[in-house]
Amino acid sequence: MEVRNIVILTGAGVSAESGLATFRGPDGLWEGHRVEDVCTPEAFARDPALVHQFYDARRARLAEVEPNSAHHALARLDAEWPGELLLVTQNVDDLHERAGSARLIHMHGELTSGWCLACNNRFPWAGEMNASSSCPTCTAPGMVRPDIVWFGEMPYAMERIEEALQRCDLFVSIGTSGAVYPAAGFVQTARYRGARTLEMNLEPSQGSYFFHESRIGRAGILVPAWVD
Ligand code: BV8
Repeated sequence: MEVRNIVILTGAGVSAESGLATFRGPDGLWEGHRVEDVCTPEAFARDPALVHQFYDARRARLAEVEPNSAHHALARLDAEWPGELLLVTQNVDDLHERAGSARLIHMHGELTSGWCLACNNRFPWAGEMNASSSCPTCTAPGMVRPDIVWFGEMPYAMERIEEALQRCDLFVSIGTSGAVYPAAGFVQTARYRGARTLEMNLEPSQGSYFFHESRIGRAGILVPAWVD
């Protein structure tokens, strides 16, 4: 089958070799907290300082890391691929765009973005965020939250993602455990549509069964080998 339209899904495993922790690693905990307990609107309502601390630490870490060879290979593909290509990332780091990927969607939000609950605007955010942070648009203090999709919240750009999945000939999943929906269901949508499906991951994921092909190994090795 000729491949014209590609959808690529990435997860925390793509950023692991840049030094960013994955979610469900050996302990799957962050400072003793289960990620699922910190990434929810309820957690934010209950203890905003804890949730701000979780994201402040990760936002600060961004300044210390660089894109790796997997990010750069995907950016090369984005620049050179003549057909449709959409990179959907579950990651909230900015390593794909820093490597040069342009046809990119952050379905779970971004560490470098803030969201004002008073005026509903979103805006670039660097540095710490806390209960006294003011919105740069409406100047309301204490109404800014991380622009992150938490459990129970609707991921961004789902219509655009579904359209791309319906049109794709090739679906590639890289560095994700397949633990979180709706992202974990994308492979089934693509396969049902007749697309070829390829997974690259350090270990079999929860969705490996649905892929025509699974390549086991490090993204930093497998992705450039696939792209180039
Ligand atoms: C929604 C915030 C509906 C951002 C995150 C039961 C069944 C089905 C669904 C559900 C269910 N119960 C609840 C749900 C829904 C829920 C869900 O899926 N829960 C799971 C736990 C069952 N999903 C949601 O709530 C989603 N929203 O469904 O909304 C709705 C409808 C209408 C109206 C309103 C709402 C929202 C999901 C988003 C949650 N936010 N995080 C952040 O803080 O970062 S999820 C979190 O997990 C991250 O975003 C992360 O991206 C995501 C997935 O994790 P991975 O990226 O896969 O990372 P992980 O550590 O798990 O795995 C890394 C992999 O890499 C590993 O396999 C490892 O082997 C590999 N690896 C490591 N190193 C390397 C490597 N691979 C290659 N090379 C390496 N070097």
